[in-house]
Amino acid sequence: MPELSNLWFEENFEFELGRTIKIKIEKMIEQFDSPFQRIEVYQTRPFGRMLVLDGVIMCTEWDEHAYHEMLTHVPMFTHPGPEKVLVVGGGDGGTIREVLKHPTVKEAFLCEIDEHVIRLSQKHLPALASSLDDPRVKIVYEDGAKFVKGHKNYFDIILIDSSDPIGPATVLFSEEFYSSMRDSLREGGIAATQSESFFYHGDIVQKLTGYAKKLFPIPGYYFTVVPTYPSGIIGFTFCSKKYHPLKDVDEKRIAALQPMLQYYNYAIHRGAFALPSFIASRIDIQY
Ligand code: SPD
Repeated sequence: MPELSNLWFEENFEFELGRTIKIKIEKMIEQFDSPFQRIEVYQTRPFGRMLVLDGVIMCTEWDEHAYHEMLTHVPMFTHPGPEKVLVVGGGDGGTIREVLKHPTVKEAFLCEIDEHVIRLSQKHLPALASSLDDPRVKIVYEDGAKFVKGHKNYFDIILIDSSDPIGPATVLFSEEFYSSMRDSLREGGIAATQSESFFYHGDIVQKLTGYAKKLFPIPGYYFTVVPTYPSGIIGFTFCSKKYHPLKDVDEKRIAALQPMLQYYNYAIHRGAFALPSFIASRIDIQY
């Protein structure tokens, strides 16, 4: 349960490991216990509105772009023409907002297990959730693992915008799920998955990139800087059937969308795959 005394929010994720983040808040806007989790929206002093699931920060209005843009645009600009996209999790709408910036997109599925995350985001986080009304968006309230299993050879891009590997998202961190993603991607398809911080969770990074190496011809791992996440960074496992993140990225398409982007650019795309030696040696992927 987050600590509200003196109007500070203290994240409970990793508290027992002796590390946490504390953010000054002005008020709690809404708290709701869904069948899956406790959902909270706060007005913070420094970072605008903040969405919290089971005591863990999902996003703040101030730095969410650094996460959502990188999860989305690295695979989307590597693929030559993504038309069918699936976002698993991501009920706040930030990832779908980024997906819809690509004019090639015809269908964008949002598969979120908890309808109340979407409801509260639409109510309190319009900067993230307003794109959910776009006619290309199809919202499904279902378990992501089941949905992916039921859509073989269908998507060009799959984006796993999950919470941490505890609670409802645990299944999304399994080898079986990575195998289902491979089967759900069309020829040339690419998946990118929320894969934690290499500073705090090298074991998870090693495990997930291990699945990518085993199951996909072109695996990878890249990261972004998000100050309100534990250790200030978060990474993504890159799983590609055909296209290479550094050789096939389309600089011209990026230039056309650049005015709509705050964090992502061509140089960041390339640089995001450059990893510190301590984690590069553990995951052992050459580009
Ligand atoms: N440790 C927090 C990781 C949260 C990643 N997902 C955030 C969801 C934002 N759309």
